[in-house]
Amino acid sequence: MELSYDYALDRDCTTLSRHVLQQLQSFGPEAQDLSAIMSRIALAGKIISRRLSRAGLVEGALGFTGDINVQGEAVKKMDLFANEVFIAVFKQSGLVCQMASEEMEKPYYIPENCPIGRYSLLYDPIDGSSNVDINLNVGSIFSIRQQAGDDPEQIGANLLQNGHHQLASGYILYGPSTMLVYSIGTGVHSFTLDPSLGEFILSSENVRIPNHGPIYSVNEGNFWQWDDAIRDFIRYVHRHEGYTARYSGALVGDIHRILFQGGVFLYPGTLKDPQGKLRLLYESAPLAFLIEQAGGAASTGVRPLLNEMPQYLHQRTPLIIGSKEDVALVESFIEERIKLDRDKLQVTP
Ligand code: AHM
Ligand code: MG
Repeated sequence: MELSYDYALDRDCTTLSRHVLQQLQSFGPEAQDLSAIMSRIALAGKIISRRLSRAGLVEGALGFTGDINVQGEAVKKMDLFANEVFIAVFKQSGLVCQMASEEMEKPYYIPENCPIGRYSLLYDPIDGSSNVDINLNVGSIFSIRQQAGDDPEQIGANLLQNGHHQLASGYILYGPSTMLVYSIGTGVHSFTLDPSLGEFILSSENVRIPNHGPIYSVNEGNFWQWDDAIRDFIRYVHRHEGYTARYSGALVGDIHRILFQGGVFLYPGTLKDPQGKLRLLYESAPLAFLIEQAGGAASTGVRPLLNEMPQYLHQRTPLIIGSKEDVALVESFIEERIKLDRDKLQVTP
């Protein structure tokens, strides 16, 4: 006899670790490792989510530490806490040999894990942390790469590879509910934290980003600091029907909206910061991998983002990411300006 609650039970049992094994169609060592890494990331997400949900009630959760990080930005208490949560869940895990994050100048090397831990984890523990103090959404971003050797001299240097070397990536969105969205190279899947079970449960499988969408997401306060090409694009969306602006100040939330509804997110270079604000290895590349897996595109404006070779760990890069047609539209404005500039140079005697 078929029971009517079979479907609900099956869904409740589709946890993240089980899903990874299903996706890889294997119980081999690599599949087991990746499944275990994802379940540790989920644990980090649950601990961070728990603290965020009570941040206004507990001591030492809100505000700044008074320190300045390697990027020259003021460190928030929550940034530091979340960074340590990731380290705590991966220490003595035997899974990850080194961890690199926005909050640490150098990668965190875990020698005791290295003989067996064949992976590196790159992450932004709390992205969009200016939203923490006002109780708006923030996120964590992660990327898993194969560890290349365990020579301590090479630690850090071996992370400098393009985004195609990622084995998996994703983000955790701390919003009205906590969601974890990941890709392991087999499409994009989203999970919602069920607080009553304390587990991330599958909520959408094989998410596909629309080819075109209405959203454009950019900090227009930087308008006069952009190149002409980006200003051309913004003027275009202002003058055409069917576009609407959404910008939360936290990349993960903005990307999540675009993943489900379509559109484009931009953080281009500015006069002050020609490479923009977002970091290649643990912000832009993981999201580019994920969005491409969902059928979208990611670009620096002139090249596919995933082809970009980092020269150093905390390198920044301009980012244009989202629906294929919308990313191509922005790129076409950039190409047009490059052509105009080239023509001008040729005319000038
Ligand atoms: P953070 O990692 O220091 O929080 O900075 C990254 C965040 C992104 O989440 C967001 O898209 C961007 O900074 C917002 O920057 P701005 O305030 O310049 O628009
Ligand atoms: Mg960040």
